[in-house]
Parts: sequence; structure tokens; C-alpha cells
Amino acid sequence: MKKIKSLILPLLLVSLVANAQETPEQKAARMQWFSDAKLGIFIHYGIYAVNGIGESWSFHNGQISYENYMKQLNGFTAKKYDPVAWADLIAESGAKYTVITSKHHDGVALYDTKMSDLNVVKKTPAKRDLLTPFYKAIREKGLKAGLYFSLLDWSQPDYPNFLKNKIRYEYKNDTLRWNKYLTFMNGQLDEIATRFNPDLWWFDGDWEFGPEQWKAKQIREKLLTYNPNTIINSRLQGYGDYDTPENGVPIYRPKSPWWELCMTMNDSWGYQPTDKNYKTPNQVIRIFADCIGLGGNLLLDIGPKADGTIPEEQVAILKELGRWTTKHSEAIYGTVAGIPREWYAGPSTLSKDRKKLYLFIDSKPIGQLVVKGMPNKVVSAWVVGKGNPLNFNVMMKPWWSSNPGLLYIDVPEDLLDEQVTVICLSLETPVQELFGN
Ligand code: FHN
Repeated sequence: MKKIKSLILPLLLVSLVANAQETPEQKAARMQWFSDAKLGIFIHYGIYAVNGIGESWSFHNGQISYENYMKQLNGFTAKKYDPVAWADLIAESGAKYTVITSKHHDGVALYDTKMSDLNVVKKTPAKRDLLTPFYKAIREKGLKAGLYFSLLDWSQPDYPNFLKNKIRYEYKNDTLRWNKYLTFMNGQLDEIATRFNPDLWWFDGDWEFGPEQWKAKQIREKLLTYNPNTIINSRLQGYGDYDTPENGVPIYRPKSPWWELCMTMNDSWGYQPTDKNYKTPNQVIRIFADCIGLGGNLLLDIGPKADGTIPEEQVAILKELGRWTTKHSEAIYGTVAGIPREWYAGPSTLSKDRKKLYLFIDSKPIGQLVVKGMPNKVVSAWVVGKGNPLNFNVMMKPWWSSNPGLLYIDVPEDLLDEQVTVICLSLETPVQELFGN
């Protein structure tokens, strides 16, 4: 009895500490690595890659029968799965974290869950836990480990919903069965927290039920008890830490101080060979610049093939992204949102001390760049990644006037990057905070 007490007390204390009302300063500290990271790589890896069809949705919406969708289990080999090579490529892209699907809505777990046999170890030719070696490899590269988990599970017999037009039971008519599902789901959350200790929980599929039904508050408290430093995305029915706009670049700065655009490279989350509608590296880099300029992150998705190889189009984008992020790292990592678009007609970021302003030039300038409305005096200007000094001058600012004047900057064409050029303005004083950024 004494031994049990000696175990329970520390756990209780940890839980009380982890879930005590977190101050804004404590939350900012917990979110700091995420704010600084700017770029993550999303990975949708699952049996849906075998036929190259929509992940989970293809059976849910009736494009394929559930039985035929599940026959893909037999073709999921992960034969060429090389988590170290994946980690190398993710690190090369400039990403500082990655989020991999542990289980999508189809319920097929990529690790040997003890809660059901529906996993790639027991039911596919892969016959191995894919997550443990992946997290080992990315952590050895110094990356943060994110884990995607679908709260809904259309395969689970105790989950109410199954197909778009076919449910197993009405939640409100059988709360006992619903609680059986919650026990199953929480059993997976417990084993994941214990085995993988994610730095970031990327929940999905919360839309089918509300926070009370999911017991979302208790999930948050539990995960913060396992790891008080972990962070949780918005898809836990109001109990998350940051916003997750999807496949739509925010035009105006989101209200939340922390947000992340999750985006496909083509139009598919998983591997779909017929989907050749890839964004160019230039489009991806400009979307990334838009995100960081508005104070957010980009979570860029890849969809590996069933054998574990990554499609060549996706490798090419990650490599060019890596060239660009490496060259312009000082303008990216650890920065904060830049100046208003009324001041500079493009993306911009600021150093944390707000005395270095990075202007992203995402199209070939005709004539000089212009910055309007910024009262700060420029001490010097140069091309990021090359160092070449740039000439600049201020017009329409008579000595007696308090107007900021118009700042013009010469950017010679031979100094432009083939994708997006970045210049840095070193300022005499910090740029004032305009949006609480
Ligand atoms: O339904 C899922 C979808 O399959 C995919 O996983 C995306 C990724 O953000 N999330 C849900 C749709 O919002």
C-alpha cells in the first residue's frame, strides 16, 4: 500500500502543476520553440497510398467500399521505408519540426497499438512499428516530434459514425458504447504519450462531436500531465494552443499569436499518383514567406508511397525549399511578423529586437523598392545570403517634417535570388509594435 501511495502522490503533484492555470508568460514560453521554428513537414503515410486514393474519405464518401479500401492493408509493404533518409530530407528542407499520421480516420495505426489489431504491424506486410524509428531519427537531427491523431475512428466498432450515409448508432442513445470508444481512444493516447512523448499533438477529426462528448478538457489535462511542455493544435474543440488554417493562405493576420497553415504540395494529403497539380517551389516559398510575414508557421505536407519512398516531385520541392531557407535563415527562424503591407507591398519579418527589418522581394522589381510610413531611420541595407550592401535614400522628408518620408532602395537585378530575394534593413531604433506582435 505504501508503495502505491509513493507512486500516486508525485503523479498527483505533477498533474496539479501541469494543469494549474497557465499564465500568458508561461504559455508564451511553452510556445516559443514553435514560434521560432516557422516550418514543419506534415506526413500523411497510410494504406491509402497503395491504391493512391483519398485517405479515409474515399471509403467514407462511398468512392470505394470499406472492404475494398481495407484490402489495401495487403499492399502496404513499407519495403523501402528509410526513416533516417526521411529525417535527413526533412532537416534539409529547413523544417524544425515534423508531424506524422499515427492514425488517420480509417483507424489503421502506424505503430503496434495494444488497443486493437488494426495496425501496420499486425495487418500489413510492413510488419513493423513505423513511428519509433522515425522519432528516433528526427530527434537525432534535432527536430521536434509532432504526432497527428484522429479523434474520430470510422473503423472502430464502438465509434458511432462509419460511412457518410451509414452510422453504427446514435451517440445520445448509447452513452455506454460511446464511453467504450472513449476508453479505447484514451488507451491509444496514453500509449502514444508514454512511448513517443510528442512535442506537439496534431489532433484532427474533432468536428463530429463537441468538447463535452470528447472530454476535450480532460484530454488536454492528461497530455500536459504527461509532458507539461507539449503543445496542442486547435483541433481539440477549443482546448488547443494554436490555430490551424488549412490550404488557404491567410490574407490578413490571424488574431491568434500562434498559428500554422497546413498545406498540400498538390491537392492531396496522401500519395495520389494521378494528382500532378503540384505547386512550384516558387509558389511554395512565396506562401511560406506570406505565412512568416504574418507571424505564422507553414506545415507543408508530403504523401509517401506505400513502399516508403517519397515522390520525386515532393523531394524536389523540399530540396529547393532547403536551398532557400538555408540561404535566408536569419530572415526566417526566430523572427516575428513584419511591417504592415501598407508600408511595404510584400512579406516582411523583424528580428526579435525589431531593429532588423527583412523585406521579401517575391517578384522582379521595376525600379527601386519603396517603404512608406516607417519612421525608423535606416543605418544600412544589404542582400541576405550574399551580403552585398545596397544604396537607399529617403524622399519627401523635409528636415522640419515629422512625416516618415518615402524610403527607396536600389536592388540590382544580378543580386536577385531565383525564387525570392530578401534584403535586410538595419534600423537605428526598434519598429513599434502595431498588432501586439
Ligand atoms: O479529414 C482530414 C484530411 O484527410 C487531412 O488529414 C487534413 C489535414 O489537415 N485534415 C482533415 C481535413 O481538415
